[in-house]
Amino acid sequence: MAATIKWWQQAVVYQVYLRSFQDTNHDGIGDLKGITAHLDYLKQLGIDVIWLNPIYRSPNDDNGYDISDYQQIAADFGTMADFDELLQAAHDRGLKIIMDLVVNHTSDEHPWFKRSRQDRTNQYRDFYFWSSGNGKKAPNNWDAAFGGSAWQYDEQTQQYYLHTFSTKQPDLNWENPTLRESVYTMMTWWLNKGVDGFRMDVINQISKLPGLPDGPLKPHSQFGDARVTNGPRVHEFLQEMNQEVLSQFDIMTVGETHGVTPADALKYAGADQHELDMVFEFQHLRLDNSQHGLGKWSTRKTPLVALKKVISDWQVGLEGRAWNSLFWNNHDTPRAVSRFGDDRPAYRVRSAKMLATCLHLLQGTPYIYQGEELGMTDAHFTELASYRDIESLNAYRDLVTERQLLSPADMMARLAARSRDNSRTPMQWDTEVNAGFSDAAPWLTVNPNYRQINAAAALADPDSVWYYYQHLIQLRHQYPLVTLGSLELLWADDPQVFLYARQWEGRTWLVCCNFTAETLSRPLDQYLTPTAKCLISNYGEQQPNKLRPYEDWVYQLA
Ligand code: TEU
Ligand code: CA
Repeated sequence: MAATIKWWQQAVVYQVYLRSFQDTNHDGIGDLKGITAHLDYLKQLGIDVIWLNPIYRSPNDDNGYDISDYQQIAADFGTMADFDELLQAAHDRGLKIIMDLVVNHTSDEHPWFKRSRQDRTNQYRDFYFWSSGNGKKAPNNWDAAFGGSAWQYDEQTQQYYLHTFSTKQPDLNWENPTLRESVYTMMTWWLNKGVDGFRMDVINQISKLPGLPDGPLKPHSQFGDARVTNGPRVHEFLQEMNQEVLSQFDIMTVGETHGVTPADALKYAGADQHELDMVFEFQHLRLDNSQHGLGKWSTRKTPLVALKKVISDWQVGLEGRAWNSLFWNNHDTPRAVSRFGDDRPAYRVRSAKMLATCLHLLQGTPYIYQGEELGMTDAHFTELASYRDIESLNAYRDLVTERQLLSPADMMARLAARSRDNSRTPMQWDTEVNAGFSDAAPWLTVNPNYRQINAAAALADPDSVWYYYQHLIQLRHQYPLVTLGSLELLWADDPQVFLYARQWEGRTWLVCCNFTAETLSRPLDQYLTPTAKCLISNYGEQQPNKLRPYEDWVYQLA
């Protein structure tokens, strides 16, 4: 790793899904003033950077990922003055803020698209992808991530437009240099306001294959794959973005890049590539996918051996050449403790701490998703009417109502396990009405376990998940080994224990995590010599050669 550590290499990022964080104006929707009100909570936790999901004007077809004005704050969330106040208050506390950059697509209510669809010859026409298709047939067989064809026929000019997400999210045509310049101008405007970087939404999808050819048919589907990732010009575009914008500021960038490998990441986030600082890869979040072509709609558990291999491949694959992002969950996934740990009351706290240890002692920049520091759990909704997410509702309609591939009960179990709404239930602050999130009806149901799981209880309990996260963050800030050390995976084939070593300048840390509810016997005394020093653990004294349910510990061996 380069001699000088970049600030974002020692940083811990906290993701705020604003809509569900804190309501301050009694409309049941989180807002910018709600974040400002909790900056001291975040500072006390020890995080360095806040990643804000989109806060821009939007019709909310996809909860803000359909932007109709990149330089206006969504009315639901407050005003630009509220944002300026938040940014200043964060900076006053030494906290940074990165924004969510969504430039693979806009809303169909964006002025660019409204002009583009007016006629076939205006200057905005090829800000987007338009095609006559083949009569009634769409121009190609791509499907949209939220169901149906990726092409929508538009009567006004009698052509189809491409939307790889919802019909209200038309894809931007990055082949058009004027479009690219318009994006760079907008980015520069936010950076000149003082924001500290960007998380870039599906950024490896901005370069489409020339001619937009059919994709290979997907199982159970008449569609081919629209997720054209890592297209032919993606690196050219990102290097241009870096040269025109990013390189002129001391900022942090992370690209959301579904479908990349460690080798791809060396291009997107290589220290010498002049593109991005790091990427979100999702290989570790696909290991529990359906094995019958239903993608994420599955109730399977993640096999630990496969998980360890993916994580180790990324750690070793990027070491010294690029930088990892580290995360168990975000606003698109189930919650970590329910998916990878055990959210039954007897095991929730221990397994939440164990997952935190496993992730935060790896090399890379860790991302904490709001509520993860409390051990918040999935929603466990039992009624379809409880769901709000377009992806979940469209999937139910597609797989149950339209194609009868799944029974209602089966799909409800899969929604409960994988819906994005699991991570979007309101932040649980205290035992007041609606968990202190809002005194109005929240836009999404509050998890009823807020009476036991909430920030106020956590701050009052020295043994809470919250203080455990605070301790892990302190270790990262205090010991360069966490940032700079190499990683060696041990016991790679052990299906129950995740054991790895971190080494740096002759110092070795051993990280041990029991991923099961069982008490295990393992020959650990070979490592835990009398001079070994325990740095953190989720139980008290270790028992020789024993690992209790979800037990974790970190020892400094030398
Ligand atoms: O997500 C990209 C994406 O592919 C997701 O739709 C993901 O595949 C899915 O949620 C897995 O269940 C980004 C944003 O994070 C997501 O919230 C947006 O819906 C999407 O892009 C479109 O902007
Ligand atoms: Ca509000």
